[in-house]
Amino acid sequence: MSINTKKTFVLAQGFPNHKVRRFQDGFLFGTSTAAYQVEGAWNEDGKGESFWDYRFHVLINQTHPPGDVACNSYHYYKRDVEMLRELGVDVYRFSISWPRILPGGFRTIKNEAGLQYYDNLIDELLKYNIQPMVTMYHFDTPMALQHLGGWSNPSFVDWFVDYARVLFDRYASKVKYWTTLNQPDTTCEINNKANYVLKNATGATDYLCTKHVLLAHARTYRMYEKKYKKKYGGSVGMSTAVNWVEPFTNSSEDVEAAERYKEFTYGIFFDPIWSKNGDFPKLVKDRVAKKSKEQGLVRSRLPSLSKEEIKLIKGSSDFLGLNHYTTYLITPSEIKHKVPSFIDDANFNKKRTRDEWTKSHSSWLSMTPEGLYKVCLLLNKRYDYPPILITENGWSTDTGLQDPSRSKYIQHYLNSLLLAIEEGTKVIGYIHWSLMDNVQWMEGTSERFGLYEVDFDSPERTRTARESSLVYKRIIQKRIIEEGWKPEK
Ligand code: PNW
Repeated sequence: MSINTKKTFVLAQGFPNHKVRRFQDGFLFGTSTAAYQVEGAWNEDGKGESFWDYRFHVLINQTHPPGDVACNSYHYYKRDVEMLRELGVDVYRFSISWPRILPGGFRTIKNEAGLQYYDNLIDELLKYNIQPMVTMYHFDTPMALQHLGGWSNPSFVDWFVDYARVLFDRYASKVKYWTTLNQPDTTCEINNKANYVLKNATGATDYLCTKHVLLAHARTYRMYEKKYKKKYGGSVGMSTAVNWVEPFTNSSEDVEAAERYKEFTYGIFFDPIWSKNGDFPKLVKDRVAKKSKEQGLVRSRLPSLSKEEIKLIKGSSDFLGLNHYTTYLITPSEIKHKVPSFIDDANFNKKRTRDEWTKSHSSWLSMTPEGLYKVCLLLNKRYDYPPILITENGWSTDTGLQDPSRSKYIQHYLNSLLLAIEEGTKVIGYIHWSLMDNVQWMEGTSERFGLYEVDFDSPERTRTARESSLVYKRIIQKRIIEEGWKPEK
């Protein structure tokens, strides 16, 4: 039977030939979390304030925001590792809280208790043969640096590299997988209404941030390459959000809007690193330059990259970290946005979905597994088969231990990934978001992404396995997907 589904990937057709297809030896299975979303202990043992602490306490003025305690992993990390052992994963992706280690942001004052916490977590993982994978930055900028403009300040690049060096010096002998940043598009707020950074000049600070993120990432990569790689042999990448997009209709307006979406949200980060010539995509450069001129500016709001910068950034990743969740249908923007702004430049609206798509507990997330296959093929074509690591992929539900929709999501997305592998995609591994329910930023704890449920009313934040954790465990054990497999009651 032919299993070539290049053009005809239809979910309803099920799992062609699934019994003979398995994940290759050495393929890494894992789960993912992030510091602010799970650690809690927001002001304990010398930790500094992060932007997210400030955001909830000061900007929103909440008395006990959920992130103050979150899953209390700062105190219960051993339970987290126990769950990882139950699942049988190869790797655990977690992030380090910059202000827990450098309370004021700069490397002048180090917080030994914070450094020790991550040593303890890493050692506990290694004790059970689980590879730690560290995300250096998952949105929680030290507030001291946010007050100085955060990512829009060019000096932030130096500050980040200084911080990265503290991490390498301390942990490089034990940690082999590193990502510099999680989701630069979210960090720079170019593709997200959630306002992750404080900002006052739309259409300018977001592009400054974009450039600085790329420089911080590339300089960190080069530092590892030069000083640590020979000795420790690890790999360094970045995690970028790439959802699949399709034009809502085949009208030229929708088709062009979908193109703009791709260039402005992932091309802008991938081209400089992965394309042959480096630099930002032409469409983005041209459009922002044209609009800037129309707006009476003497130079483009998109900063240029010098020859040296292009060279520095090009090739600065050992793997392409992919956070993939869903598919969006794109039209041009239907409302008039502030001018200038990223969204006015990019001009798309991404919130449309089809009625027949299964919906999650998050407004932006529906079940469209073929999107993962299509994203892989697009990246193969555009960047000549880069090594891909799925650093996030996950599904939200309400509370409750029975979560058939999550089991189905995992099975179908992994099946889609297997099909992409058959087409030649190089995939290093798959890391599920998330190990357990956690703080979904502005949504608090209302959207549950966990393989384990967390009881946010109990002091120890009791974790209980959901049904889907057994489905995932079985896949990890067998290295194949058995459609519809369910644990016995
Ligand atoms: C990720 N989208 O963000 C983050 O990395 C996690 O911290 C977060 O908990 C997880 O998704 C689930 O929400 C995303 O619009 C933000 O497609 C936006 C999108 C996807 C992921």
